[in-house]
Amino acid sequence: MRFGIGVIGVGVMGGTHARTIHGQTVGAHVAAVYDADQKRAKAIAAEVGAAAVFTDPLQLIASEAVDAIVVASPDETHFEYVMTCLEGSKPVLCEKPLAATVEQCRRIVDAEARGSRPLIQLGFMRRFDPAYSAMKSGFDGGTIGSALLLRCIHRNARAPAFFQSQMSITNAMVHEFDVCRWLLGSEIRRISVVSGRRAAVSDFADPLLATLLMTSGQMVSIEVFMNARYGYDIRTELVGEMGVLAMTPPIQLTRRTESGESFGFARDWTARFADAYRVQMQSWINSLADGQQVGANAHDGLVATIVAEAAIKSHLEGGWIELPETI
Ligand code: ISE
Repeated sequence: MRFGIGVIGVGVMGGTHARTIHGQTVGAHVAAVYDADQKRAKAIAAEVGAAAVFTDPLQLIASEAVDAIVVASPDETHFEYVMTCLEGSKPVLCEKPLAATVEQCRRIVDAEARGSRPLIQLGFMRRFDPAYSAMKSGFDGGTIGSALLLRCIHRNARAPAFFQSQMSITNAMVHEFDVCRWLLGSEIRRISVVSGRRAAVSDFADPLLATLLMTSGQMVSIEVFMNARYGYDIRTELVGEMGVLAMTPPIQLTRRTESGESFGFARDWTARFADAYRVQMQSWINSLADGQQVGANAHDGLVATIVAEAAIKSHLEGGWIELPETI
């Protein structure tokens, strides 16, 4: 069966997802798209061969041609669209965040639990990235013994124009909140976030530094720097009792010139995580067929939003914020 996918929101992420479904996966096609910008919706629909362009996202969800939905619209719209998918019993791959507030995330988790099966996958694509997957299997396989410390660097060349201070946490750092729980198989116990001198090009606190303590005792450090200028640079180092697993930028081509040897950085996350998006999409499509939920689920989305709220509180008020033992 070839699943008909409806894509809501075809900006940077939704456009990437639509192209990935169309050109890099099997078992599905883009059946319909919606975007507040109808011109953009029509252009993507033509590019990926989608038969329908909707002017109302709720009608897209209800459409018989649509078996499952990708939600990639602005953060504050996720709640309504995901709830509508649940009401119609349609599987949904939702970009992070699951919803804009903890309360909305809880309502989604509860609504999903009332149904007969899980329907939500959250777009924490790093879980599908080959380098992160290799780090996880290396660690789970015992290569470095018990974990002591996880160090994360998350740099963007330029923050999007709409970025504000809290988005460094809600939009960027949330990836690391999910990565540390998934990699270490442990929950976050407490978090502290600080900022110091602001980068000259930033009009919000940038960079940010977070320190986390996991329930299993490991420390995690996270730097998020949204205006690092030189490129998109994601690094993660897992320090264990018997060694280190380090993820450095993937080098495809090095240049050798009079000034030495160098390599380029990805311009943004769509380039760096292209493989992750492809594997994530194929895994989700496969899960539509076999009903086996993969990747981050609604509960992971709720946890990420709770941790983000605690991180913002710590940044504003200072000091450690304790996370609830059960969420
Ligand atoms: C963006 O929204 C993403 O989700 C990227 O993965 C992340 O690296 C970037 O910092 C965010 O702005």
